[in-house]
Amino acid sequence: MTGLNRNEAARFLAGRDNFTILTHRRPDGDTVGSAAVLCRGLRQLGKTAHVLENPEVTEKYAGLLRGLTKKQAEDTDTVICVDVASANMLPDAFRLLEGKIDLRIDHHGTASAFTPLQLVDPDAAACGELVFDVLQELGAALDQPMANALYTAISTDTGCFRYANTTANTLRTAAACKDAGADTFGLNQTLFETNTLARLRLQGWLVENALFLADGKIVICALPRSKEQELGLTEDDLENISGFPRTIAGVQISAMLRQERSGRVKLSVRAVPGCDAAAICAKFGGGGHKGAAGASMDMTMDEAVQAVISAMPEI
Ligand SMILES: [Mn+2]
Repeated sequence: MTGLNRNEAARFLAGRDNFTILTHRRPDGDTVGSAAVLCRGLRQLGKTAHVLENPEVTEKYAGLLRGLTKKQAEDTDTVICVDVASANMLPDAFRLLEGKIDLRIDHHGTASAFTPLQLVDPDAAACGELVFDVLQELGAALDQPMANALYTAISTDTGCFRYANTTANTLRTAAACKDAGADTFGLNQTLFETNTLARLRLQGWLVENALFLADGKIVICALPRSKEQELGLTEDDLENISGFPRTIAGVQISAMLRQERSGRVKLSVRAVPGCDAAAICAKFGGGGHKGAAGASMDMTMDEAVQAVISAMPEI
């Protein structure tokens, strides 16, 4: 594996054509937005580029990819994945492309390399920032659809620029989006100022059923699949729900446990600066960032809760 800087990644893209861009499973605003911006930027430079259709993309982000997707990766010379921390973050349908990905553009520091080339900067708050830097190196200019996609990528990964990962570069990138005509107000309304009733009811249930430890500095929320079904929650309703318990006053570390269809328990940990979410998740084979990390646990919900309690640091 060779690590590239932004300039080297740009030169690599300039020398290639017929691109297929891959997003990750449970696609979020960063992976979809990054893919859309990269695809549009490459097309602007006269290249052929598509985003491979990811069946898990929800209604919330599907519009960003309109006119950009294709169903098959045939006739592809160059495969790029964006915001994909590891090969097992690829949707099942993409797994057969695993050995064929040429370049990974990503900002997950704990990830292990799985492509021959990678541009990875864990200091970037969102993968979208890296894509924007590379496109600037290539001389591509943001148009309005690109600006909306890029703003979606960077705003969603920073909780609308509130999380500790937000840097001056994130804000400069946001300013570039605004200069290029991004509908920041409309996007903020949709992404951050709108809740479904199902989501608000879930938040109420989580507060009532949360387990508080260390004088309220740690909170653990175990959400059974039956409760998700009872409340009629969609994936869009559940997006970033793991960040919610962290917003309770005094909480420094929050853990959210959800039951996956496979029976495994998905752990999501959020932590304030000074605490390390990735270190907790690493105990279960997971990873991520200091502020936000995840793991997949092969145990029952009760066992998982006990294991997470034991994995919490003294604070
Ligand atoms: Mn991301």
